[in-house]
Amino acid sequence: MSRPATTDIPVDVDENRLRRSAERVLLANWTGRWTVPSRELYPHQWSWDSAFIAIGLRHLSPRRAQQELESLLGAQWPDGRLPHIVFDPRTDPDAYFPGPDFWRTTGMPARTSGLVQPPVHAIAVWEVFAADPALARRRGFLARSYPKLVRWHEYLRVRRDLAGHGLAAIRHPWESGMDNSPAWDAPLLRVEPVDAGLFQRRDLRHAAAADRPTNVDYGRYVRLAADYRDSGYADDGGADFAVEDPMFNALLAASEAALAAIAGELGLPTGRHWENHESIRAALDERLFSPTDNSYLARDLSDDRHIPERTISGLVPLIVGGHPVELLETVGRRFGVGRVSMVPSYDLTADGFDGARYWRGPSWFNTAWLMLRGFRAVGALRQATGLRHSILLAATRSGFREYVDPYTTAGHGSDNFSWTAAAVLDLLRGTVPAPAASDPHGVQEPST
Ligand code: 2M8
Repeated sequence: MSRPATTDIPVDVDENRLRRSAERVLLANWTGRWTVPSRELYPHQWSWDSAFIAIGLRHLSPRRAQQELESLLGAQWPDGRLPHIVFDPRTDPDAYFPGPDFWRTTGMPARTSGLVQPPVHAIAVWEVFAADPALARRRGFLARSYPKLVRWHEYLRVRRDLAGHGLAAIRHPWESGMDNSPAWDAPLLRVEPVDAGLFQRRDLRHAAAADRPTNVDYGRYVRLAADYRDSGYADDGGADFAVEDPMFNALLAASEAALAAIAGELGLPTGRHWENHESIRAALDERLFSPTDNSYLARDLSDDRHIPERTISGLVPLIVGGHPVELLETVGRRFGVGRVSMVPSYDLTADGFDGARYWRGPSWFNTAWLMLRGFRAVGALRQATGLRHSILLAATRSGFREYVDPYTTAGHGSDNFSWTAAAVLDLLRGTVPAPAASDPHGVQEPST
């Protein structure tokens, strides 16, 4: 690696100032019932954004954090799915593409998309409860959320277990949260793109074309979404795109543990959630860990083979304790942790690495926050402390941008981005473990 290591430059973070700025971002993006990811690029409610946002917002307003999650849970479909976008009826339907008309989901409790996003919600509900248990009890927050979360997880564990091996499959790159990841390139080649002349992208009005997915990629996203819609959002037929993703399933396993905590608090049996937690963890190891790559890899269900791309998704299973020695080795060798800003979304040494384009290399704040949790979960406290500083620094330097270039920390995408502010607030207000004298999982980093 010949580029300069930005994290070596000593820059102080003024934590009080940063906290006030993060609070301002969350206040400005609050719509009265939930928080938009960003005012211009994403003017509706996004599913996993809301979960991350609530975890930050609980430090500012536990009541709003509860409302944020309740709004999303209120849009649950009868089959249990939590939609990836809940459209704001007060917003111009053409402000985002594909907008409410595209999905044809009339008859649902709200106008929504028909896809899902990674299941961070039970974790968020539990952590929001913990911020003010008395308020949550008065409002019946857990009692109302729990049955919805159970049905959401059931939808994923049963209806989305397309291969029958105990993991949830995603049907569209948007469902991974890492839309333009290089891991989806090969499966997407099977999809005939819709001609770019037949739809009107809105994202390019607010973001640089060089940062966003190409028109051909968008054509494929539109084709997949339209086919799924035209099937009536059926999960039993064949699918052009069906992939088991490590981050999605690690979050489902971690969320089952959170459901156990919620059930315990409500005085309900917890056993089935622990069983689900364990069985998803076992399936993750069995189906997605690759010892030759020292990483978890996504599995393409069209040929039941691993997709040979190391992305940050393959590292997130650290949050459920997955293969710490191997993953920490990969984190240092392939992702430059401690030498670049936060954690890149894609292997720095891969040919296709691109530090600016959506999920093809840049460092994102929500996944960095997950990695920080992963480091703590496996006792890698030196990495956790370094990453905390790196996240705060990147937010300060970039002005709460959506994501940054790992080498330069240059900000890209939207500014005043909600989950960026939420992650910062959580780190500033959360308990930070002291660095250990010796890190049991410490790895020798290569000297390149
Ligand atoms: C991005 O995804 C949307 C589609 O859902 C888009 O590109 O238009 C992703 O970064 C996704 O993870 C995120 O939830 C969403 C809103 O922040 O934006």
